[in-house]
Amino acid sequence: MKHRSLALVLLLATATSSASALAATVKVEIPVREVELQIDNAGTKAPMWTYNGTIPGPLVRVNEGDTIDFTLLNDPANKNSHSMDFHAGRLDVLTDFESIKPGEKKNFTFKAEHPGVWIYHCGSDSMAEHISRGMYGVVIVDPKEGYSEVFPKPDREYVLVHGDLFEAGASGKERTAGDKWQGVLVNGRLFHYDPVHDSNAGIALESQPGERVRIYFVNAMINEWAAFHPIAGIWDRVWDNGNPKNVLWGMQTMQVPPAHGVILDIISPKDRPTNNALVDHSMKHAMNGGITVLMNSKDANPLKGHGDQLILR
Ligand SMILES: [Cu+2]
Repeated sequence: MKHRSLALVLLLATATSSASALAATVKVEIPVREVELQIDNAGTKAPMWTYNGTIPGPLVRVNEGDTIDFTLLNDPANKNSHSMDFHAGRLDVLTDFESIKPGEKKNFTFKAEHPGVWIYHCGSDSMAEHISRGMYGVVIVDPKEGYSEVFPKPDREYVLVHGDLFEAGASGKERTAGDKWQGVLVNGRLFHYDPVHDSNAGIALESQPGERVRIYFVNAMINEWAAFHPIAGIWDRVWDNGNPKNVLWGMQTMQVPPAHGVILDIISPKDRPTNNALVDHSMKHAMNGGITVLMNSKDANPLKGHGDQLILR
C-alpha cells in the first residue's frame, strides 16, 4: 500500500494550559485522495475516494476531554469537492462541514466530550456516493475514568469497519436507491480477513485462548443495518456507542444502524485453540464479503491487536 508511506496525518498532542491537567490538543491533518484501490484479496482495483489513501481512513484516537484541531486538505489532483463530518463533536453543519474544492484547506476545532467509537465521513453531494466510495473512518475517544470493573482492560483491540461496494460506475442516485450494490467491504476489502471463504485472504485476526478481545465496530454502509454476531462465540459485553455507561451483557447479535459504532468484547475458551467468524448475520451481507475470522491459538502473533495493528492492512 504505497499511500501509507505518504501519510500526512499528524497526531501531535500538546498540553494546553487552559484545559485540565491531562487534556491535550491533538492536531489531525487528513488529505483526501481519489485513487485506484484494491477492493478484494485477488487484487481487483476500483476507483475509490479516500481519506489519506486508505479505507477506512486514518484511525483518530484521543482521550475524553481532548480538543481535536482538525485540518482537511483536498488534494489538488482530485476532481471533486469533499468535506468532513465528525460524529464525535458538536459543530456547525453549514460552516465546519462545508465542502471544499480540490486544492483547498479547511480547519475547525472541537472537544471530544463523550467517550466512544464514532464514525467520520464525507458529507458532500451526493453523500451516498462519497461515503460508499470509501470516505469514512473511525474516532475512538477513550473514557477519562480509564478502565474499571465494568469496562476492563482488553488484551487486544481491533477496529472493523463495514462499508458498501457498488459497481464502479454507479451514480449517486443509484447508490442512494441501493442499485448496483456488490458487497460488503471489511476495512476496505471483500472477505478481507476470511481465509475460510476466500483462498486469497492472507490475514485473519488473532488472539491467544482466553484473551479479552475488544472489537471497535463501525457500520459505514449507507442504507443497511448490520447484524453483528460472533459465530461460535458470545459477546461477553457490548457498549452501545462505545460508552462504558451503555453496557449490555452476554449478547449474540448486535444491530448497528448506518453511521453508528459499538464496542464488543469476546473471550474465547482458555483451554483449547478455537476459531470464531465475526459476521454480519444478514445473509446478503455475510455471503458478499462481511465475514472476519478470529483465530484463537497459542501461536497468535503478539503484535496483532496492539499499537498500529488495530486496523490490519
Ligand atoms: Cu467526499
